[in-house]
Amino acid sequence: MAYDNILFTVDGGVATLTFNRPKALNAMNSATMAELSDAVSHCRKDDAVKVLVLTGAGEKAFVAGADISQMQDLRPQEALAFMEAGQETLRQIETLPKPVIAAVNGYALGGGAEIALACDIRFASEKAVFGQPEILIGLIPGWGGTQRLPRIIGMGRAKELILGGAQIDAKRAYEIGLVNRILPPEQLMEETLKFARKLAEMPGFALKMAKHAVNYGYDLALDNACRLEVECCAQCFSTDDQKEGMKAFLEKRKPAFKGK
Ligand code: DAK
Repeated sequence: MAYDNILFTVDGGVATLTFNRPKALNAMNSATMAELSDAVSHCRKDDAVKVLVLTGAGEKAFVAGADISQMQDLRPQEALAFMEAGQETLRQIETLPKPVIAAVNGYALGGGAEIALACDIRFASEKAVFGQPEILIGLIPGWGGTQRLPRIIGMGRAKELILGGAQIDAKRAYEIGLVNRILPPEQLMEETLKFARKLAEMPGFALKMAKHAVNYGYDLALDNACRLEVECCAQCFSTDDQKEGMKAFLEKRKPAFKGK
């Protein structure tokens, strides 16, 4: 699929997907959502992709939300289709068996914040702004915000943002655990890619199992969740990388993982 609304590159195991409609602050219309979905599917299938990084083009925005101009006249049935496409795509990101990092370079509002929430890790520029302002235009979050935000920052803080519609800066986002790191704008991509490359060198199957255990264990009762963890951990013993990792440790050398 040729892309008109995103840029997509793969380099050294790291795929970088840049939302690229800077004049509309990278607002998500259905064409962009379809391209995002296609690129994430590609990342799932392509063994050369070990880690995915999402960011926004331009200086101002990661993604300033779902495209309001496209949404304003939707009938309920069309709104449902738009919402389902978004939900499915964000679930694709969340369940991608590879780490996904959001490099939030500016506004991450509404659907933009929800895309960041579906990622495993969020790095933010000092200029980043987060919020769920849907209430201010007569909506509620439709791409998982009401569910993922409380899981990440807690129920009370999530309700404050979702019901109040306020925007918060990167410092506040860091304080409440919404972002993992804050970086000067000019260092955001460099530091994100440095971290992504580090992950790309990790044993891929173990990364996949770690993400799986955290994601799928989270909503289980502790007994069942720990059982899931044990099974995921035991499966790592079927890989060459586990053998190599332990052998290298005992031989006091750096492991050479092959992703097998
Ligand atoms: N949609 C469409 N265009 C947008 C946009 C958006 N979300 N955000 C910005 N733009 C466009 C502006 O219209 C403007 O276009 P032109 O007038 O130049 O043609 C251009 O980007 C620059 O924006 P501003 O001139 O407004 O720039 P400022 O620096 O003054 O302000 C801002 C930046 C981010 C504070 C402001 O643009 C803003 O408030 N934007 C809207 C933010 C927002 O409310 N985002 C949440 C959208 S609602 C569902 C599916 C999904 C969702 C819900 C339900 N189902 C179908 C049920 C999700 C909803 C949302 O995400």
